[in-house]
Amino acid sequence: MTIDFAPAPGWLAPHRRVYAIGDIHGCLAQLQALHTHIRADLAARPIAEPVLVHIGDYVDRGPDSRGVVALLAAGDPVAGLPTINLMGNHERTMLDALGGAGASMTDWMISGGKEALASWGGSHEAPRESWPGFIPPDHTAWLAALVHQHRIDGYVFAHAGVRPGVALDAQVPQDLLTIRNSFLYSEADHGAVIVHGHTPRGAPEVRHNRIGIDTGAVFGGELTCAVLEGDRVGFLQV
Ligand SMILES: [Mn+2]
Repeated sequence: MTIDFAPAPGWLAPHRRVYAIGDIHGCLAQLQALHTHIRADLAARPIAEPVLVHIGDYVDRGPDSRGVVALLAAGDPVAGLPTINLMGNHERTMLDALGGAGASMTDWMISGGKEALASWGGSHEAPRESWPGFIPPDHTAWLAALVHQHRIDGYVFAHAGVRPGVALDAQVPQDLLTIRNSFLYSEADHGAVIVHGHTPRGAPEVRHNRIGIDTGAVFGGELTCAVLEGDRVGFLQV
């Protein structure tokens, strides 16, 4: 798969390349296909310090949340490629629901949690206190350990975006996981170019202060991987 590169709003050191994958939502087959394209790109164009970033929202709505979590929690999904896994708002809601928060249980069920629970062999019709028992402890632990943001050179990776006017090291999880319009329509310089998902669009968005990579795979769109290197950006999509 040929990557068409264009000028990027941010920068990476010359020996680095970042592959950043958007919202997956249980679309395991598309994720595996993207990993295969990344493997091929690395073989064709080796680089000293490649990094793989998953932008969050692994679970809910799609057919195989369990398969996606199992693949990523096992580590090293692309052999030898260091991987950063961010938390999405759907992981936060799932964890809160499994922790017994009643409002979150309802939120989870109406935001695709029924399909997620079913992928682990559970049912939303089973007593709510039984739900945590369907999820293997190593999956729950992996979800709970996900990070909210990660910086590499001129880029910050965060699931939804950042709150304009707030320093990057002072951002709160609620904004990093859920912010939409006040971030998406901001012209502010955030101190880094923000690479984010969360708000699906028909195509990747490259703006002067952000790169949006949620192309709605679970809604019939493509799963997108931004390829960042030097001062340019390209995309792999399946
Ligand atoms: Mn999201």
